[in-house]
Amino acid sequence: MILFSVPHSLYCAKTRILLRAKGLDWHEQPPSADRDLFAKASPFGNLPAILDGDFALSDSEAIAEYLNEAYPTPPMLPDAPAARARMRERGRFHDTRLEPAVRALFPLVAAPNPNAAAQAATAITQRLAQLAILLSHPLPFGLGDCGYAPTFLWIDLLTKDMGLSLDWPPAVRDYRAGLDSLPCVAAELSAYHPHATAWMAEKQTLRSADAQPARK
Ligand SMILES: N[C@@H](CCC(=O)N[C@@H](CS)C(=O)NCC(=O)O)C(=O)O
Repeated sequence: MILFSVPHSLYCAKTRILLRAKGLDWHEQPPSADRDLFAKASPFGNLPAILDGDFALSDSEAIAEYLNEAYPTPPMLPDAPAARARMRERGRFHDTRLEPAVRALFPLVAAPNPNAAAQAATAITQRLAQLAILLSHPLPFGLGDCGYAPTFLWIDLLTKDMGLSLDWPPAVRDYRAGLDSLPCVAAELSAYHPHATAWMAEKQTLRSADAQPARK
């Protein structure tokens, strides 16, 4: 299986956590390695995308559902319809609520803006409080959990860089500790962390370059 990815992408990290949890083998390549093949796998340019034999698919959530059906062991959705729906609700909350709130901080690494950063911190704190409510529905580790650990890592890196403080509800702290103790998550985080910090360092360099007075 080919996973089209770029090193710093958190949605690619999300997909690798699932690949690791499933015990699948994959080969990774950037879109630039074969533009035509990537265009076939991801016609609208989204990462991650996969090529499994001759089946091409993009979007981390579509990929997760596909992998769970094509490679059913271990199952990453519970059996009961209500619990399956809850798991999907948890995953959608990550992709459509928490991660977009965190994403608002990415451009601010290269171009600091304390007001925008404070607003984003308020939005993230709100999302973490909402996540604590969702977590009151206990579920085994599954599809809906795979995005959270990389996003939590980014929250740490970004808030530290910008001197922001967030309110982490105890239920979210416990959830995070539980995720980080899973082998599939721990392995991914140790592989991914250097890429995330390299991305931060690169953007910080741009910031210092911008801050230099223009040369005559
Ligand atoms: N909902 C998408 C979001 C993925 C996403 O935002 N990917 C970024 C890289 S982390 C990307 O592909 N950006 C370029 C683009 O969308 O053209 C998914 O789950 O796959």
